[in-house]
Amino acid sequence: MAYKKIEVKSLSGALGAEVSGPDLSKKLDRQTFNEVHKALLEHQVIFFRNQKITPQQQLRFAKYFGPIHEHPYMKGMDGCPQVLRISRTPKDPRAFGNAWHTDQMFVPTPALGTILYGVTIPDTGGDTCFVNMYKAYDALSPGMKKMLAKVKTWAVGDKFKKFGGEKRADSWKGKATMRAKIPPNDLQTETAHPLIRTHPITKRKGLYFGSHVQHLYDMAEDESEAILEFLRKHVVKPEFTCRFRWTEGSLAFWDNRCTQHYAVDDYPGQSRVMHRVTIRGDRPF
Ligand SMILES: O=C(O)CCC(=O)C(=O)O
Ligand SMILES: [Fe+2]
Repeated sequence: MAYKKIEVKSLSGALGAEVSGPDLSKKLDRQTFNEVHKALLEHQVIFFRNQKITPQQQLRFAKYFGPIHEHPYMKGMDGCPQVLRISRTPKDPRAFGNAWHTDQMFVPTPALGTILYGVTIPDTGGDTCFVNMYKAYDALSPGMKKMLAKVKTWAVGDKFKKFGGEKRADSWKGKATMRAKIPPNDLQTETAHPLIRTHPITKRKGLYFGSHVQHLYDMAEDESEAILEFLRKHVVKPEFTCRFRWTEGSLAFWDNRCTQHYAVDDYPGQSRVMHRVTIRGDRPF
């Protein structure tokens, strides 16, 4: 299917494309939806510029791709709980998403994709970087692919080793902007997933891990850390990445099943506000 309703321009040789044509404040017709979906599958992350949308319009756009996945730990906007306001002012010590990760991989059915809309963008800085996890997988040797084929990761949603086991609810306590919540007791927030994931639609294999992964399942800590450290370095080779420079009204839509992303924390003294919606995914295999 060639593109008729949209224009698609690659952002790098690795992944990412800018899509122009659709006005996301309006309903999409079937053909436009199909083309946007195809662009997402082909480029793993797509970007729109100069969109003027309300949180409700962002939700409507997201729902074309599936039901909404609410963040288990972060509180949504008042009056629009399925939209998360990601905000950082000069007073906030921590930028949300400032580690290589794929969204909410700590639950049994992690988010399929994330739609992030730029509301307030710093004059300089605050870019988002992405990795193509198919490419990172393809570049491994046949021996390494074989060795990792059956390995599972153990991902957790809170009390990360990296932050000394601190609870999210505590680290966001007292912040003016973003607020954490405590998930219901019956919600599973620690999960094993395959390290090599097959995309349910493209059927391509990719590496599947991010900062939520604390160790490799059923391995000794030093074994697990040695492999993870190799993989963390391997996947972020510039050849597998792209970097998006935000402008107000830009919107990014990434496929969490085959990418990682990283919010760059390089805008001291400035503020950045985004609106974010995640789409429910299926169980990785
Ligand atoms: O703010 C960003 O650039 C990305 C934040 C993030 O990790 C997310 O929205 O999932
Ligand atoms: Fe994220």
